[in-house]
Amino acid sequence: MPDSFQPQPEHRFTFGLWTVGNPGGDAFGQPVRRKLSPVEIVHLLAEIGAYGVNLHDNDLVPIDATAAERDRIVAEFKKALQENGIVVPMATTNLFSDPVFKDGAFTANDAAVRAYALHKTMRAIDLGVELGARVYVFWGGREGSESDAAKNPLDAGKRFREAINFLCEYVRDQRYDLKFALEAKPNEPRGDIYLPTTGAMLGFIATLDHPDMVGVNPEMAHEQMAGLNFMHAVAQAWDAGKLFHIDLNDQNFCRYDQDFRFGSHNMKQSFFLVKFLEDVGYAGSRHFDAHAYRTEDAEGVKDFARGCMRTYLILKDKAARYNADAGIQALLKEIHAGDSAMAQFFGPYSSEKATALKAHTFDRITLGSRGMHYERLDQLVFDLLMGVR
Ligand code: GCO
Ligand code: MN
Ligand code: MN
Repeated sequence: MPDSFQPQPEHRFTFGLWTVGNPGGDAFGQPVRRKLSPVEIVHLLAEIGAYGVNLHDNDLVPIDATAAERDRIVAEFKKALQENGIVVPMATTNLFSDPVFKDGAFTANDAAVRAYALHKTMRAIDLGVELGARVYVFWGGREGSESDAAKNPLDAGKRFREAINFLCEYVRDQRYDLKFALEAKPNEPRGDIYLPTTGAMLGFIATLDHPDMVGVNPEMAHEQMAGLNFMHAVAQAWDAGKLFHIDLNDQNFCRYDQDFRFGSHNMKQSFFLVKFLEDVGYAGSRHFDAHAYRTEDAEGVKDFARGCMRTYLILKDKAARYNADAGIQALLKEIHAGDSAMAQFFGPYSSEKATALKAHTFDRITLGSRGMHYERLDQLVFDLLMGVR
């Protein structure tokens, strides 16, 4: 019996070819699942009710494919997309797997590698646009170092800036309708990756030639690897008008890159994230950049992918309940009860306002002794999430 948590196209749920296609190999062990072809993945995504598929250039076209092979592969893929009603909202470049990128791509010390990275990315942008992508992600997994003797972070920053500026000009030159989204990660696969957090990316974007074309693609697990509150990073990106895309997954804090099913580990953080996205009306893709546990077979991969979407929809329902919950809303009202008396002191500056504020007498002792009821509020959230409310 289908319940109300069935994915629909309007939910904008997407998966990367590399996510449901992940065969389960890790640094210590072999793959445990058969590698699915891109066409098989499109069928799988249609079967489970996803909206779209994202890809790196080489998830679809091997790095050494001839022009004729490329065209044949792309034509087959497009046919599968059309037949299955699956779209490609986002594309990106693999600038990390091939040995040529062992010292990074846009920040590599070897100028020929930096030039090759631009060459490869322009071709990959062409491919993404051909498939209909409107967002192009830059995740610089190898843009970092193990030893600061090897690379100067100022040089690296300058090189990265020049590369993004060059590629923005390329997109404008081609008249592509495409925005860039920069994805931060603190480490893995490099010892340290430059611009390690979403906040760092936001600061960097302001230094670009076309900052309007460039936003961020925050990833939940990446901020959690650094022990940060993901929703806060997303809120800052939203406030800056820069939330162009989002990578949803989960993991234990301060661990290796775990890429768990969305909501599988930090239920409460996932809830507040979904509530944030739904409350502000984020209209972009909800991209699950995660993969099934290594213990799973082909059926388990579907369980994983269905679980990501189902969890999102359950948390979306909980967010609506939170907003409609009389007890929670009454408590919030009580918390903000004194706000109207203070409204006169906020908003745009005026010297009259400053004078009045300086002259105002505050009952500091009473203010400091007020209980905020956050314990009660947070327990209500817990009760709501556990389904006892
Ligand atoms: C990772 C990253 C990648 C990127 C992807 C798209 O930790 O491996 O999250 O999955 O999101 O390369 O740019
Ligand atoms: Mn990741
Ligand atoms: Mn990611």
